[in-house]
Amino acid sequence: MRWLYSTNHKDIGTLYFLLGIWAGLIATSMSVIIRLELGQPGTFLGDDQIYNCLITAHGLIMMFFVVMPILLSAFGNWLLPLMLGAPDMAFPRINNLGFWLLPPAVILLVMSAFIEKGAGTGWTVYPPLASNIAHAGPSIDLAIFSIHMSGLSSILGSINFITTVMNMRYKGLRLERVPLYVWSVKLTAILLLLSVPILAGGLTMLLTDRNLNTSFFDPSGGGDPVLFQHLFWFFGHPEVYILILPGFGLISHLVTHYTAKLEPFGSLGMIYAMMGIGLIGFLVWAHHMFTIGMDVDTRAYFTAATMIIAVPTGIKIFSWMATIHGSKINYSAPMMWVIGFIFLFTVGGLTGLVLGNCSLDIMMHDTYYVVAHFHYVLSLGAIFSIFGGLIHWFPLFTGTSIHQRWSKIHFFMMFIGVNMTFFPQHFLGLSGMPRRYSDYPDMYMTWNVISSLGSMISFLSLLFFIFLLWEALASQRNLISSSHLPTFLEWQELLPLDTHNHPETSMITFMSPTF
Ligand code: HAS
Ligand code: CU
Repeated sequence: MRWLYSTNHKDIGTLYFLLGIWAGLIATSMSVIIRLELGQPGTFLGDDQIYNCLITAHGLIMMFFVVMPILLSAFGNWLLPLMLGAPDMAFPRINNLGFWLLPPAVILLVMSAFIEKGAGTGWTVYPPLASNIAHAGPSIDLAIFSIHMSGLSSILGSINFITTVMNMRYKGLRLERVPLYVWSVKLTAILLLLSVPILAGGLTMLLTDRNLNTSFFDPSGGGDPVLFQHLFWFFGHPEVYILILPGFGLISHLVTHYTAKLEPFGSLGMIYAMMGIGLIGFLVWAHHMFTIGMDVDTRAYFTAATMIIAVPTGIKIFSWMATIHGSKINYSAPMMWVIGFIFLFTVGGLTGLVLGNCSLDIMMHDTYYVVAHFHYVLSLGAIFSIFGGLIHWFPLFTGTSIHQRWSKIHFFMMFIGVNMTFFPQHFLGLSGMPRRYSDYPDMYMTWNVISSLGSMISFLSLLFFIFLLWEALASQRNLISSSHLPTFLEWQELLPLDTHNHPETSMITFMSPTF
């Protein structure tokens, strides 16, 4: 009952962690099956619809039930009230509801795979493939309900985060002094609030097309399938920044902590950079649809708008590098994830810019180059920031710590695994291998085999990480620092008086894992 009825932000944060890690295991298992299928030419599963269902569920679960719950909701619930000096979130009961909408949502999604022939559309659920002729039966409907519920959960969570940041800061904490993770969560919440309803609208229209005989997306009734793509990507592009902005926030804290700086370089600039990314993120959606046959001016506009995002993102990257500059780096495990993040996210960002050029994207759309791009920013970006943050704040969350040296071994295994998996996919894409197919001609074999081997290494590293979690909890390493976690008030008493008036300095102290 404690967990079911909990209105405590830390408990709810922990619940989000558990759900996210559990969903992560499911979605990772799916990815292993995908890579097994692609580990040799010819068939492994023996059924292409099963393959299509796996890639769909893998994508949807990773986005909505792994990265968002962990990076935004779990870390957000745990850290936001602490960083703001608030007793809890603004609406604790909404917080509880927001979490408990997710388990039924993920169950609906898994059910959709087991009923009839499953949802084999890819996470983008484009009609006409997702309409009721190509996908008869209830699978797609269940998947849509699942996304509706997780969207509702996101909206409730966003209202809560925004209200908490606006109204529950401790006295005198001005917005420009608010720590960067808090800013990232606030901006992410605004992005969610503005984009999820568009997705919900598009999906509802798809639902009525499928079940109530409307024809929003059916040309034979005067509709247009491209309308769905616009609605989807008007949500979909902001969504990718929803996935990464909280990661940016965590990285800013870690980079400052492990370089022993008092504050991140260009903190205010980073706030404006995140605002810029959020704003421009709403103006570039059609770079996912360059191949629909749009006119040349529209292509030029969306290419230009997409390029501009490199500027605020560059501000983030260079500010982190400036924070590191001139410091004595503490090469702890979280810092390794941070350095990995900065480098590999940049690689993914640059291939994103390549794709943003319409003339190139016409060639590379729906090839493995796109798959390589988004795994560099997600698997090697968002997921790296999760690991860094989790290891860093593990003492706060649990009172014990993850084994430092083994944690570094885990980092190197994962680093090798994911790079081996995704770097060759650039080559596959450039030589024309399309995404979302379960088979390929022999000429693509070499890089596919290497990619599949890489995914086995990542999988082993995940098993190792589960062992590390068990080992940490079982050993109950009694850190001097984590044996007693001061409350916020106790912590204020501990600080010399003048830092009270210096929220910035005190916030940095407060960010340390022992708090
Ligand atoms: Fe992306 C597709 C473009 C960032 C995620 N992206 C996807 C998909 C996902 C995804 C999931 O324009 C696939 C969706 C699907 O299923 O179809 N993406 C960009 C651009 C950026 C970008 C321009 N993406 C992200 C992030 C994601 C993410 C972040 C999640 C975490 N993406 C695209 C495009 C497609 C796409 C096309 C569609 C492709 C297709 O055909 O389907 C930017 O935000 C990246 C900015 C970051 C950097 C690196 C750091 C900046 C520095 C400053 C200096 C750099 C300069 C540039 C001056 C740029 C260091 C120099 C330029 C050179 C090329 C060398
Ligand atoms: Cu995009």
